[in-house]
Amino acid sequence: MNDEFLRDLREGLSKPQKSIPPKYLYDAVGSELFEAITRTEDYYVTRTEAGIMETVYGELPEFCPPGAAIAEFGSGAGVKSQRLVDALKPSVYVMIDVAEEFLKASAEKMRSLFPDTEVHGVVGDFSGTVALPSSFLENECRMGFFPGSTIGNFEAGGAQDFLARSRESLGKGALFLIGADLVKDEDILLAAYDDSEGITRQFTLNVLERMNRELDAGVDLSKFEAVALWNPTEARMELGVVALAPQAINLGGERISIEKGEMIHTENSHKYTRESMDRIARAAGWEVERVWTDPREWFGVFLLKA
Ligand code: AVJ
Repeated sequence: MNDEFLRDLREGLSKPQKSIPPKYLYDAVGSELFEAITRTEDYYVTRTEAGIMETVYGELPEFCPPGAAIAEFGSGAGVKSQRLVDALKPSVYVMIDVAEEFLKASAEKMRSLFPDTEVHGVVGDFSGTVALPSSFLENECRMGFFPGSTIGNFEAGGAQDFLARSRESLGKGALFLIGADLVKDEDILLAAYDDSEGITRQFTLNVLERMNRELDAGVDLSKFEAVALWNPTEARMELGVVALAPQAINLGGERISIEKGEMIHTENSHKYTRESMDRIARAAGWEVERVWTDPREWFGVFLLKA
């Protein structure tokens, strides 16, 4: 893990626009901080989606009856998984996540809560194809589940590629239930990604602390500031850290210098419209079957069909 972290940092921090892959934000500390973000007043994303999902769970059996096979991408702590399995009663539930320890614990928890469901934990990220168990693939009704607007985290074009790969792995006739944050007023977005309690800033800066904890990188945290910017052309929030003074970072003996004012990009958070989701879904071999949203239309839950 450390080797991979070191390799990805060396690669990301030697590019003209320095960047760190977003998956490194989620170590144990980062995952806790993200949970804390979801409880802030300003970060509307999680609670808006949860509200819509209550309606979705009521209507989804029409498309995905009991006994189906469901695969969740990025299952995390598994809170959403519990609600989904409780509502849809699938016979097979596959949880895919990068954090192995976290995943094992969540899968164990799911098994004890739902003894009639066959629960699998698969370690993997979304940059490649994920091999799904045969009991999933053999089920007549297969559905992917990708909540939380994690789809917004990809690089430009990455979401469409991901949808095309998952169209392959889930198979012909499959369904895909995706939660995606929608384009809205800039002020609301800026507040959500720089909350007044300062938790998001801690979350972003944690990746630098992690470099010190795991790689002894010697980053001076007092010389960095977390930032969140709206990029209207790409319809995304861009998060990262900016150096307040020139810096040198030590990556396993390799020195990386950072100029004053230089930004290290840590995350994209793309925002969608019905049209933009429709466009990438089609281009990836899916049709949008249904869309659910909240009264303010801040968040969309999209049901795709292959
Ligand atoms: C977990 C990727 C959906 O983009 O809203 C929240 C991550 N980062 N605040 C998002 C995040 C800072 C979040 N996702």
